[in-house]
Amino acid sequence: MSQKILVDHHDAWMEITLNRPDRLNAFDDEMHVELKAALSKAAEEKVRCVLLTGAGRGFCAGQDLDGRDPRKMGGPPDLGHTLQTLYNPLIRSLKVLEKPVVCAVNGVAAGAGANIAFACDIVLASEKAKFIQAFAKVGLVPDAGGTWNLTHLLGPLRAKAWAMTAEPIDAKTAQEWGLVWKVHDGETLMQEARALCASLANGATFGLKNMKYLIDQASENSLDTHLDREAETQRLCGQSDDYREGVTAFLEKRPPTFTGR
Ligand code: T3D
Repeated sequence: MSQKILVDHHDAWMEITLNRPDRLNAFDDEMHVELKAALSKAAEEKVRCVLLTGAGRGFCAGQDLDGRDPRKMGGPPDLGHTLQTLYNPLIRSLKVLEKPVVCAVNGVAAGAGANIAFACDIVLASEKAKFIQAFAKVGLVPDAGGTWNLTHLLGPLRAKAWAMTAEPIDAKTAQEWGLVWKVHDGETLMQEARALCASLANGATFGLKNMKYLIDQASENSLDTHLDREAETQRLCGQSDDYREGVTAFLEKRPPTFTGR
């Protein structure tokens, strides 16, 4: 049986590759099931960073439209069910993973494929990558968190114009818009992404997971509420082994060895 998701274990971090290159890694149900299993493994404590990327020339072309051929279906599909059972749990699982998720967008990211990338914590892109909110071309709305994420990341005017026109944007534009952290040469993208993951996996994981949580919650809270959340979280960080090690290492003028606890 072909594996639609590849998993590689590195020291303290995990690389997950969407693996349907002949379909530009478009999602079918089996790929969802395999990715869910991979992300359960990624939740284990020994994994301290996750890298998500795609095989071949694309990152992900969203939903596999071969499985949505109206000429072969008895009636309209229930896409709400697909979202509730497959895409929404995927986006939620990326958000609740208590470690950084890095996405290396190696090529085109379209439809849900683009919005899965934007649900990750750090997005790197190849200079060959392009991003497309392809939904308007097939009469749908941006999903996989798209209408929420784009509004928060871009503001409503740009989010609407991009979604309604379905115009492709290149990696540099995505970076200028704040959707991508860094753009790398296509040849060096994976090397850079792996180096970043190795570095994050050796980082203060307890602090990083709390950073992820606080920043993701920020837009939901008032400043007043959020100041309290920061104080509560910093209290916990101050009690962590990583804080003790970080400060001790600084004072002893040596590199820290974080355990993630
Ligand atoms: O349905 C639900 O469950 C609801 C959820 C929806 C979420 C969504 O993601 S809806 C949006 C679905 N995605 C799209 O509409 C994108 C469709 N693809 C494209 O527009 C283009 O393929 C790209 C712009 C992404 C890339 O264009 P290009 O010219 O670089 O490549 P290509 O030649 O179009 O594609 C290469 C092959 O991949 C080709 O197959 P072939 O001709 O070589 O046998 C193409 O058919 C296949 N492919 C690309 N995208 C999909 C796909 N096959 C099935 N589904 C796809 N989404």
